[in-house]
Amino acid sequence: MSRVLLVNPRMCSPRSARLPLSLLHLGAVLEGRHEYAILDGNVEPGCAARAAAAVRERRHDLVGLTVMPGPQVGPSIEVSRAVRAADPEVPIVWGGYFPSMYTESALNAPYVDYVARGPGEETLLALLDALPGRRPTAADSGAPAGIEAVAGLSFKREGVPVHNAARAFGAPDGYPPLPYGRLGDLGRYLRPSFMGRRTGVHQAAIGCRYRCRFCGVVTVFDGHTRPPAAEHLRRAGVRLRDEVGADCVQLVDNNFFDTEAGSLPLVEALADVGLPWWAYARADTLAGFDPGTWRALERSKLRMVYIGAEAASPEALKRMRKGTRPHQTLEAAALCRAHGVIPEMSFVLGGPEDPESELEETLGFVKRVKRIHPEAEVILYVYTPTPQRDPAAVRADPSAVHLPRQSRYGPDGPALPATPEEWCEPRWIDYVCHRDAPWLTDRTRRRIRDFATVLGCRFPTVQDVDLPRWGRATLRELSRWRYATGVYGRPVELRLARRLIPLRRPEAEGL
Ligand code: B12
Ligand code: SF4
Repeated sequence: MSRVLLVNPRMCSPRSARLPLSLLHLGAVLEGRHEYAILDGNVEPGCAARAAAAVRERRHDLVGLTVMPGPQVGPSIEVSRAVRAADPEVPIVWGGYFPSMYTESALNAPYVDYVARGPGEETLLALLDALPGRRPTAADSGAPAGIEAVAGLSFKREGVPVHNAARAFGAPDGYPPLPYGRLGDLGRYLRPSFMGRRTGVHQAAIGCRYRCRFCGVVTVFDGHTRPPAAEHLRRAGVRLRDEVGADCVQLVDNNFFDTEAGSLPLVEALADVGLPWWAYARADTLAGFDPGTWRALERSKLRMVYIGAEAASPEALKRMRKGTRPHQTLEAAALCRAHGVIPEMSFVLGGPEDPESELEETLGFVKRVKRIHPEAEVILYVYTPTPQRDPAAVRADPSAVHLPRQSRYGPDGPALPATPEEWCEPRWIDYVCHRDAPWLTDRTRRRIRDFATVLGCRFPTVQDVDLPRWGRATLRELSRWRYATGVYGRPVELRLARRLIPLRRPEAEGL
C-alpha cells in the first residue's frame, strides 16, 4: 500500500469553490487500495505550506497535482516547489488539462517527474504499482523499470521526454462511488447559485465525440465519448442529494446530450432525482429534439443549458469545425424559452482567419438571440487555438503514440511557452482564459470589450445571486440607450458603475 497526497492548487476564491471532481475521481479508485489524502487549495489557505508539511511529517510515495491551464499553473508551481524542497525524494505527478495539453512544457519543469495524460484513474494506479518509491534521479539510467508500460504516462529519460502509449478510457459506470467523506466539511463546497442554496457538481459522461478546432476537450479525448448508464447517474444524483446535501446540480460533462436516444433515459433519471440542473449542450442536438423530449427536460427541472453557439456565420462555424448552423442556435434559443430553460450561449470571437466583418455579424447575432430569449446569458470569448493531433500522421501510423501538437499560437503568433513558468506570464493567462489573442488589433480588442461591458450591464447575469435588485436596475437603465443605438464605444460611465456594483463572471468563476 502506497501513501499519496492529492492536491488541487488554488484556482478560485473560496466563495466559488466547488467539489474538486478531478481529485474525487482519483480518490475513488485509491480507496481501499492505497492510503491517501486530498488537499484543496480552494478552501484550505496556505496550500503549498500544508503540502510541504504533509510530506515532511510522513513519508509519501507520490504527490499528485491537478492542473488546469491559466491561473492554476502558478499555484501548482508553488506547491510543487515546496514539496520538492520538503522532500526531494518524493515523486511528483501532474495531471489534468494543463499537462495533458502541454505535456512537454510540464515535463520541462524540474519539479514534475511524471505527467498523466487524459483520464487519470487507471494511470495513477498503474504508476503507483510501477514506482519503486522514489523519483528518477540523474544516477538512474532513466525512469524506474516498469514505468514504460504505464499507458497514458509521460516522463523524462536522461532529459529526453518519453511518451508512453495513450490510455483508452472506460465508461463512467466502471468506477467506484466518489469518496465525498474525504473532503471534510462539505458545506464549503455547496455554495448558493441561481438554482439553489447548495449547488453540487457532477460529471456524468466522459469526453465528447466532436472535434471543434478551438476546444481543449478534443486535445484530451480525441473525439471519443463514453456516456453513463441511466441507473449509474440516478444513483450518483441520489447520493449528491441525500448524502452530500445538494439542492441543485451542475453537470460539468463536456457535452451532456450526446444523442437524443441516449439522452432521454438520463433525463428521466435526473427527473427521478428531482434536483434542478445545469448542463452543456450543442445547438444542433437541442434544435433536433422531439417535443416529447423537451417536455421530459421540463419535467426533469433543467434550468440552464450552456450552448457553444460560437459564431453567426456558417463559414466561421465551418472554419472552427463546429458542425452546427446559425439557425440551429436561434431554434435552440426559442425552444429553451418555450420550455422555461435559460440558454447560456458562448461565442468565440476574433478567430485569426476571420474577416473583421465577422465580429460585427456575431455582435448583431447576439442581439437576435436576446430578442428571441431576453433571459439568455451570453459569454464572449476570444478564439483560442489548442494542440491537436495530426490526422495524416495518425492515419499513416495508427499504432504510434500521437501527441497533440501546437508550435505557434495562431498562424503568425508567438511560439508556445516551453515551461509552466512561461505559461504564467500575464499575456498567456489572458490567451488561455480567452480574453485576448496575439493577432487581435487594438480596435477589435476595444470593440469586444466595449460590447461586453454594455451587454453585461444591459442584461446582468441571473447567476449573480448576490447582486441587489437596485444594482441590477441601475446597470440596466444606464446601458439601455447604448444597447439600443449600438453606440458601444468608451462606456466609461458603465465601467465606473461596475466598479461600484461588481458583477460576477460565471465564465471565470463558475455558477
Ligand atoms: C468545472 C470547470 C471549471 C470551473 C472550476 C470549478 C471549481 N471552482 O473548481 C471554473 C468555472 C472555475 C473553470 C474555469 C476555467 N476553465 Co474550466 N472547466 C471546468 C470543466 C467544465 C469541468 C472540469 C471537471 O471538473 N471535470 C471533471 C473531472 C473528473 O475531470 P478532470 O478534471 O479532467 O480530471 C480527470 C483527468 O483530467 C485526470 N486528472 C486530473 N487531474 C489529475 C491529477 C493527477 C495527479 C492525475 C494522475 C490525473 C488527473 O484524471 C481525472 C479523472 O479522470 C471543464 C470541462 C470538462 N467537462 O472537463 C472545463 C475546462 C477544464 N476549463 C477550461 C478552461 C480553459 C478554463 C479557464 C482557464 C478559462 C475558461 N473560463 O474557460 C478558467 C480558468 C480557471 C482558473 N481560475 O484556473 C478548459 C481547459 C482546456 C483549454 N481550452 O485550455 C476546459 C476543458 C473547458 C473547455 N472546453 O475548453 N473551469
Ligand atoms: S466545443 Fe463542445 S462540442 Fe466541440 S469538441 Fe468541445 S466539448 Fe465537444
